[in-house]
Amino acid sequence: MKRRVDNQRIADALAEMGLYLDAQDVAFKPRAYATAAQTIRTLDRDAIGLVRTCGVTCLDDLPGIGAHIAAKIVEMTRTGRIKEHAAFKKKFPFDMLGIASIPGVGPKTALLLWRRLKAKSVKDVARLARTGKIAALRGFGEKRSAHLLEGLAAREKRAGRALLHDAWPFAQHVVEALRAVPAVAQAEIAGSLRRRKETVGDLDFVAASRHPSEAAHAFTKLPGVVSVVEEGPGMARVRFTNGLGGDLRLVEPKDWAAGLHHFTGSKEHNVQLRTLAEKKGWKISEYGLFRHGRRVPVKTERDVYRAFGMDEIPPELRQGRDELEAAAAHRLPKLVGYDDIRGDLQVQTDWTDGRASLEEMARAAKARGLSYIAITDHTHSLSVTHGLDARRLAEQGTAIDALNASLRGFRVLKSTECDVLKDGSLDLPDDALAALDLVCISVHTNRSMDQDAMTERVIRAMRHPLVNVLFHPTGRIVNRREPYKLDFPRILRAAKEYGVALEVNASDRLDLSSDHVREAVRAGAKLVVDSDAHAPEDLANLPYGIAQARRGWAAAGDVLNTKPVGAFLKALKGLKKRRA
Ligand code: DGT
Ligand code: CA
Ligand code: CA
Ligand code: ZN
Repeated sequence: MKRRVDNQRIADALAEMGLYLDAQDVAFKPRAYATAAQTIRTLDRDAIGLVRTCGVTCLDDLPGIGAHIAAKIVEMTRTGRIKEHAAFKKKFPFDMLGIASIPGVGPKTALLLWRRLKAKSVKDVARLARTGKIAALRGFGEKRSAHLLEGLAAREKRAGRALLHDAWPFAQHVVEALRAVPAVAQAEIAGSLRRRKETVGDLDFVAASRHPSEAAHAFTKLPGVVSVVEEGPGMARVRFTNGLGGDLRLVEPKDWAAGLHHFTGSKEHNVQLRTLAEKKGWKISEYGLFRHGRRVPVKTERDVYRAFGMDEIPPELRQGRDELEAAAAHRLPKLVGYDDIRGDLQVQTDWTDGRASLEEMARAAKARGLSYIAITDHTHSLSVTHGLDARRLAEQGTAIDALNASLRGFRVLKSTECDVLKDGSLDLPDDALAALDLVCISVHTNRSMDQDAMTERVIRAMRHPLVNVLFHPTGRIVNRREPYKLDFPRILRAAKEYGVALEVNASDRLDLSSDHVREAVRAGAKLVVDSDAHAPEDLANLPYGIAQARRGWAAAGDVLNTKPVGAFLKALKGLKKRRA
């Protein structure tokens, strides 16, 4: 049976086109296809409908879609396929999209596995890895094959969960549309998305309404909905254009706070609160809070917690751990706020693998309300990114001086994402590092070292007297790459001893994870939250990093780049001095 053309199928075809082109070393185009695929995947309207109303013009207007790819999309909505894509499929008859999405496998490796071992599907790859056939391939080996199997297992575990970065903007459109429905008095995102979990299983919404059937029905007609799974008077369940499920729960306006609280979860948090209530002879559910059978009026979630003698627990902390205890003892931290970050410390430019100039990145950051950024282009051992050597880094420094002279109320800091080499030494000479405002380091190569060797390597780099920040400390990428093996408590001790701040990377790495943030905060290590932007629009990722810092109980004082630039630099230097 042929699946109907929908956004997901178009996005898959575009993404696979990009991978085929990439495998054949075509320049630029792969990235354009990948970007377009992502745009269509997270689009809040049906692409077919869009083509019907205004054809190529509307598609062309979407971010990341040019005229060439717009024409391909129109072709697919009209004929059910993209000719060029079909030709690739004929020439390379294997599941490029699936195989290249296995962590540790890119399009070139997928092509190689098909050519050498006739691997056509993800299943084939798994079988070949398990039977040692991949390890025996030249240039592969045991380690890489084992890594691939780990990646496959991780992928299975996470199947169907969407990344926060994709789910959040989509759900914003939905909730705005929902608020505009006349029968809806109030609406909010709920579930794991409201708690800003790094991945979500579906999109949950709560709405207050006096006309629940009408409201539920209107939900099923919103622009991003492709099909209706279930519709009842108090609820509706749909599937969206981005492939995710959507749940709407309706409550009466007087039950708004209790309903919002209930459907925000987590389930574990709710169970703990309900147990507390039962011990007192109270009851709490989506229908309200009852003391010995009598309704306690609660207008806001704050009132819900206050009834228990607790401070309000922000959704990010509702994880079913020790947050209720802390709230009762008035010991919750004042979490770092979404507007608290003043500077972004990981920004790449077109000097390496970024897509915009120094000035474009600076102006984009300023437009977003930041007052400083650090330019952290890669260093030369990462040759795929055209990393900078000492000479080019010095040239960039001169360019930054000139730029700073022309900017008002904004400062561009000279920095680097200096590669940590296999032995823990740094990829740039000391005099090059000494000329920078701050030095940031990260591991990108030789990721499969054993735990002791990796920990030693990272700590050796942290011990370098000029190093200020360790970027994406564990190397993981959400849904794609497992962290490398690291003795994290030792890294924390080193961070404190050598005065090195740890990054909470806001891209799809989300590294540190919220659990690691919590450990870091407990240990008294300092953090920075960065977007890891490679283009102006990536700066929009910062809130996802802040969310993970919040989930790890971080206060503004734990995050150094909440300070204005002068105080920030002083605090960084202060970490080092404490040691001397
Ligand atoms: P997810 O969808 O796996 O990312 O995680 P959640 O937390 O969004 O879970 P979901 O969508 O099953 O449920 C949404 C919220 O509904 C959940 O956070 C708490 C609330 N809830 C209340 N009672 C229950 C219950 O008995 N079971 C579940 N699963 N959720 C409940
Ligand atoms: Ca959910
Ligand atoms: Ca749900
Ligand atoms: Zn990096």
